Amino acid sequence: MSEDERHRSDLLYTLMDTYIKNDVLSVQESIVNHVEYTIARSRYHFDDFEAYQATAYSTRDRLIESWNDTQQYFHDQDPKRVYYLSMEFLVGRSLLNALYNLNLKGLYREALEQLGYNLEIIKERERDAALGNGGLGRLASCFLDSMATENLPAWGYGLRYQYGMFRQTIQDGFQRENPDYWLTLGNPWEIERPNVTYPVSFYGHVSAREEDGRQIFVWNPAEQVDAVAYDNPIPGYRTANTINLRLWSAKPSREFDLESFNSGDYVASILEKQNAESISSVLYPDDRTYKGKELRLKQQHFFVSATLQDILRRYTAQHGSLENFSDKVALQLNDTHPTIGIAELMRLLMDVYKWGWTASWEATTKVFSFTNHTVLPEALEQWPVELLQELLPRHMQIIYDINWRFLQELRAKFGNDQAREYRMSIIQEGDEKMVRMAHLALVASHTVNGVAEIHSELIKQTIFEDFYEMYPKKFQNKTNGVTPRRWLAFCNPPLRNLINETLGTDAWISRLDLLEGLKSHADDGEFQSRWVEVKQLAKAKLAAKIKELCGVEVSTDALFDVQVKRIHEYKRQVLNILGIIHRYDQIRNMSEEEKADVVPRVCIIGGKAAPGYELAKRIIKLISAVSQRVNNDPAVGDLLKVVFIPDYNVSLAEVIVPGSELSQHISTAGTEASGTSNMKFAMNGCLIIGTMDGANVEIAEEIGDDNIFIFGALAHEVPKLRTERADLKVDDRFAHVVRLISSGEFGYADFFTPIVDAVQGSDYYLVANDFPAYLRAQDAVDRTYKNSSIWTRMSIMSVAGCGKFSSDRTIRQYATEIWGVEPCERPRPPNAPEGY
Ligand code: GL9
Repeated sequence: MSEDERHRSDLLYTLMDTYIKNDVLSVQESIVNHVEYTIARSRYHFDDFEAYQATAYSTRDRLIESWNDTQQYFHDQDPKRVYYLSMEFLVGRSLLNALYNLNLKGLYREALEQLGYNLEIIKERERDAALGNGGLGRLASCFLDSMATENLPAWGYGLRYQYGMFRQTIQDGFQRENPDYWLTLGNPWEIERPNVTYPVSFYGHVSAREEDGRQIFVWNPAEQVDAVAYDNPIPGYRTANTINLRLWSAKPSREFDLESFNSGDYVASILEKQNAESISSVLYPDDRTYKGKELRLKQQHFFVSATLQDILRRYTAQHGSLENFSDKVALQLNDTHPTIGIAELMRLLMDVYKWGWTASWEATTKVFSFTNHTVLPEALEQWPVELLQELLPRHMQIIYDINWRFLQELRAKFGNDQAREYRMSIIQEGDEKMVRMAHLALVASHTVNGVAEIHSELIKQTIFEDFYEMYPKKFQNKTNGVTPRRWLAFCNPPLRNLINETLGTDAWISRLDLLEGLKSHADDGEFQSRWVEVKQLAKAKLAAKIKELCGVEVSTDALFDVQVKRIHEYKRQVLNILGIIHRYDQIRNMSEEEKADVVPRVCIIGGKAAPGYELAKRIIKLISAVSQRVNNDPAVGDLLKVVFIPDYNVSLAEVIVPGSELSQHISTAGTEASGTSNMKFAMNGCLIIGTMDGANVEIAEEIGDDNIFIFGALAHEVPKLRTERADLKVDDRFAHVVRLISSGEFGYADFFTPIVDAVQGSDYYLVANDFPAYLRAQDAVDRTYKNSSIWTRMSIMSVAGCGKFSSDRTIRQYATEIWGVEPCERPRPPNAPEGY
């Protein structure tokens, strides 16, 4: 080091004063400074929203310190890294999560209180970051939390949509979609990196030339946009590690197209360029059906191209070359959405880094692994060859080459079997040739996993049967999990405190297996009554929310029965509403004496329908119509209330989940890959009524069969039941409730006809078949609820048995069994302040 350099380094060290101080006064100073200098309001006068913003910026400062040092540490240690590629991250709110993870919640609460602000109130001013549709996107966010907490050298990569998941309003019982322009008032949690920008190309043509006796392909694109990085720090729980979620935003290219400005039409050229931003502007809200929309393919390529350029740049900057790249990097594909990245990595290695096919293919197949999230065939993404050819001509060429080699391999293994080739080819032949993205992912990935045991078995027997025969060793299971921080410790403080007190430690928050220690208290009467008190507190909060959002007064003495999830035929909200109609019809025909015996219920339903999914929208209207009728029938009173909660999202879930006593996970067996809210509910002492589907199967196994209400056909019975449907005798009660709908009892009889037809016709999802078993299970629920001690015991056993469903466990399994990455924990700085 030269004299000058030493001087500069000493100066920087003194100026930085090591770390920001974390005491009440320093936190207050920091908040007030942000009021004045970041958001430019007056420190003498700022409202709750401005207090939220300043608090968020102040928290962000602390995250940035930890982020910088963690990244530096990863750089110095140089471990193998994993990158989680996902088109969706359903983040929700960040403020409380960050404060809790940094262990600064109490300090900020106090600092704000002295300034005259209430943290619990101002945290409500944060808008949800809803960059995802549902379970798949929320899983990605839980995984980031766990990767940070488990100290993995990991980053998430995704898209920074300007419009997140649409906001649902209910008008006259119908769903309306409203744009979610969530960035309007700024986003304190992101750091724009205008200097981290990559060009992403589209369209054009491919030319070839000889170079050193080798054929080199050159893609001459016709359109180029820039991808700009936005970094979102993701703090781990009680660790000094903070990892990164890097989201890309599209901007007009700085360099491309300059000559077009000389064409004379300056304004038209600017407007043309402005279109670039549309690429990352909107999240597709179509839950697993993508109808070949060009913009979506553009989004996918934009996302993976920027991501891979960034990863390759980082690697070469540190290592001087791409040597050993595939030993030091793992890339996880969250569903098929980022699968075009396989062709993009091949292109970059061959055309830019000038590797040959063999070396490029070897590296590509070593880094990629792929998660499948559904067995529904309509979700398997396919792109018309014609579209791919036009948008990404070089990629299409590479995909053909991959397929040609794959088909050779197939022949070598199975001989000349045309039917098999036809089924397995990456290219689907037919009137319109299609590229099957799942096949590309299966061929190029070293591992493919399902998301619950039953699902991982099913994909081997159904959609991926041929591939399982060809590559049996590639197939794995990784049962989903959820972060116990957001979904228990932070969203349910009374339950957290009770558990802490009972176990004498809060270590369970990052070692969820320890909840098992609650089992020995399950029969303790005093503990049970405290458990009930905790649930009542959460129910009161939920009741207040229902009043606020639906205008309906509900009694907290009633059983709170909940089904919240995307509206989909396979999830069978229809089974739920038919059951509710049956209950309603029974109650209104009861004598007063009989009524005295009824367990009062509040039935809570919520969820969004994809804007183009007509039948799902009709189901929402049916639920609303039934609730109108039931809630206003004096013969029913408090014995039954039905509410549809509008705009179900992460923040609402944080209130709904703790306040629920029974939750419904009642998909036709074999259709729900895993489900993750089932885990969240069980973790909060809510009992489950469910089918033997997805993770319900493993939840039953963990908490014990007698602590869950299981009913309905089993997955292996479903195919046969479907063919026999027409000959089965329909249950009278079923016929009756369906008749009530079609006869206009709830109005809109014609509008509901497609729902009635669906369950009376082919009844693909076996609603009629499972109806009697469902009613029996609901009877068992009522009977059990009457015995508070048994019910409470089941509730305690649910929580005690939930250890497996922490996403920490899931992530550790991915790390060791798929990625081959190890923890890289940054040591706590020696004299770091509290919370560091
Ligand atoms: C889903 C499955 O349907 C769920 O069963 C599963 O729990 C999650 C996470 O693995 O993935 N697949 C899928 O496409 N969605 C899921 O929830 N849909 C949405 O995210 C809307």
